[in-house]
Amino acid sequence: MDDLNRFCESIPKIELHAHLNGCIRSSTFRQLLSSPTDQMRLDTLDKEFPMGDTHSRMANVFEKFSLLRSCVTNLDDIRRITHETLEDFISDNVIYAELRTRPRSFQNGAIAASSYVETILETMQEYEDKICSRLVLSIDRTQTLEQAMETLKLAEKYRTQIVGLDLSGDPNVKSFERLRPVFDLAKQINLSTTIHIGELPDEECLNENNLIIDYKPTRLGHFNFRTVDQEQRVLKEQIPLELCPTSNLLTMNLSDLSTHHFDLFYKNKHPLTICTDDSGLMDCRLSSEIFQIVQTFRLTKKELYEFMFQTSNLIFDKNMIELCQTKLKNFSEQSNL
Ligand code: 6MZ
Repeated sequence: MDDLNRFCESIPKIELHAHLNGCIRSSTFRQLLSSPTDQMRLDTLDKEFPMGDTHSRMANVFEKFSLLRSCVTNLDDIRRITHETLEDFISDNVIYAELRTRPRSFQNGAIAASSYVETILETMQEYEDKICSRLVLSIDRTQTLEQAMETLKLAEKYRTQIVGLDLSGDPNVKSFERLRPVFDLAKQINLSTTIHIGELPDEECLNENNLIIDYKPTRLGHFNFRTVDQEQRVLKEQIPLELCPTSNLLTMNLSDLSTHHFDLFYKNKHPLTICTDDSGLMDCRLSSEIFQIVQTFRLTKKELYEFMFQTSNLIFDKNMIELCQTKLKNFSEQSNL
């Protein structure tokens, strides 16, 4: 077991679904929360979390996100979060990471959203020799079409380092239909897209799944809840899935991964990637997410290597595929796989 765990730690890894602010270290989160009332609120949320059902746990996580948003108030904060996130991924042998974030302005617009994006890009650049990181811009489900359009414009402006557009945020808000024009434009300019789909178990969520599958984004996030027909369509159309074990256990209200949909899609040789989602808030690492999957579904080391190799084909920055594959091949030779 220890040997397999070590193998999961040492294999070069690819992270394709990580929300930048969700990666914040818990110690940093507490430091940034300046008021005692906010700190007490965080304590209460931490205490209440294990007791809730799926919907109340999700509400709990989203209240933490808004608390987090209120305490990240300037460019130094976001520089620090980016820096620590990259350090944490490097220490876990992540070689390529796509971080996603919703651009925001500070101080009532005095610091523009473009400065927020530039600060993250500059920090990523500083680490380029240790980890290849790329940015995906997130549109939040609550945003207006105009705000979403601004995000698309930012993505166009920094096209070399920004490799895609994401739709995320509270899954109770169904807004893909309203925001679809922005995603259509993204397709027109060949910008890759990834959309959160089927995170919660309700009828509205299932209805929205159809619209998202019709659009056919480059990748889909989660896909926890789906009809048989939706499952068949995603399989047939080979739309890659980003699976996040710890986060999925939370939204699916499961105590272990034995019934997780990884099994079904893996057996069908579907394009898949395993990711962390919010490594800080959910207290997880990519290597342990992978280890849980490998252990539950009894993958061999060789199978894990092959799995990671197919994941490299799913990265948005196609120029980096070869580099990732070379690093994986070198690892395989050294490990005598
Ligand atoms: C949907 C999520 C999420 O953008 O401020 N986010 N959206 N489902 C999830 N599953 C648990 N986890 C995180 O990162 C934090 C934001 O990412 C989205 C939420 O909108 C959250 O506020 P950024 O860097």
